[in-house]
Amino acid sequence: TAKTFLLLSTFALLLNCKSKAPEPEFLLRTALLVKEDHTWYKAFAYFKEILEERSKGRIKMQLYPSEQLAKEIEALRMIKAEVIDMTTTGSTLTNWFEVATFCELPFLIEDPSNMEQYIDGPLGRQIEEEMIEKAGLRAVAHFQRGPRHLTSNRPIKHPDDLNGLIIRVPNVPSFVTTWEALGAKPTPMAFSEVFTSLQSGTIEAQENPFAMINNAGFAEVQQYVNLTGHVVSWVYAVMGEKQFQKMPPDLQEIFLQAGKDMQAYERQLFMENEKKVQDELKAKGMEFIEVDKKAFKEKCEKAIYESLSSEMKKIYNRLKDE
Ligand code: CS2
Repeated sequence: TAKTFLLLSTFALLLNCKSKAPEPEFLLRTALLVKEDHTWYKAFAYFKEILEERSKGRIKMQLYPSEQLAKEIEALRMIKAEVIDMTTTGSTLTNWFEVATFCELPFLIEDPSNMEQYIDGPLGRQIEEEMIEKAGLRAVAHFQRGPRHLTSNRPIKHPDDLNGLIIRVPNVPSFVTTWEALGAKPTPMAFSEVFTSLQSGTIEAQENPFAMINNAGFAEVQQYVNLTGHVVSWVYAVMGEKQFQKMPPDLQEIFLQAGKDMQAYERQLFMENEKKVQDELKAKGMEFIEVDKKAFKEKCEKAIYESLSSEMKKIYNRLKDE
């Protein structure tokens, strides 16, 4: 009868839908700061691919580049509130717990090849523990970054050349301390606002690693890369801890393993990319300026140390001796 037919076809339709697109059990929304051609985005695209495949569609990811979904600070709040699930972050977490400052403390780590020793050692462990406790975030991978350099429209070879230069810094207290001590005017601002602020002249300078300078298109609005190399740092790919705890153990395992694989993948991309981006910046007309690094370091070191709590001073001294 017609009724049976209708019933059967509805059933078939339902079955069909089900086999085609199973509803994911977990939809992970990720806010990224960088654009699609940065190694962090590419790493996350890889993470998404392996995660969806290995979980057989039980986990799905959505990636939003260029702070489209949220600026870094907002993303951290939204993850905690379980509105979104993942992002990349590092020293900005100092706003939640102080030891995060060491992810990006100016003139502390000078040789990037030493970085892993900090990340995998007692410092990294403390950061990861406090990240869970105080910010509700779980580190699932860490990404290396090249040293941060200052970009500007006049060459800066020595701190004396700064002379009140208005420089954008991320929302990280130690960056404000550093650039104030050096004689500039630091202005904390979200990353996605930097390009237009440089263009309009609200700010005159910014500082970031080569890959980020290139990715954000700063060559269009900045002429010089002053090779200050003032920060050697890393960031974490993070997941909301509450969201992570809601996953069953089998998915947690897949998730953490995929995180490790993403880290190795990014590492490879980073190594291949670091030289290439410098050539690209030069090809876009940026001029690289050698600076008196020692003068920079000496002018701000004391102020940085003094801004730390007594507990952090102990860690600082321990790291210096290592
Ligand atoms: C970025 C950030 O905003 C920026 O300039 O380079 O990744 C910055 O390093 C962070 O705020 C880290 O938490």
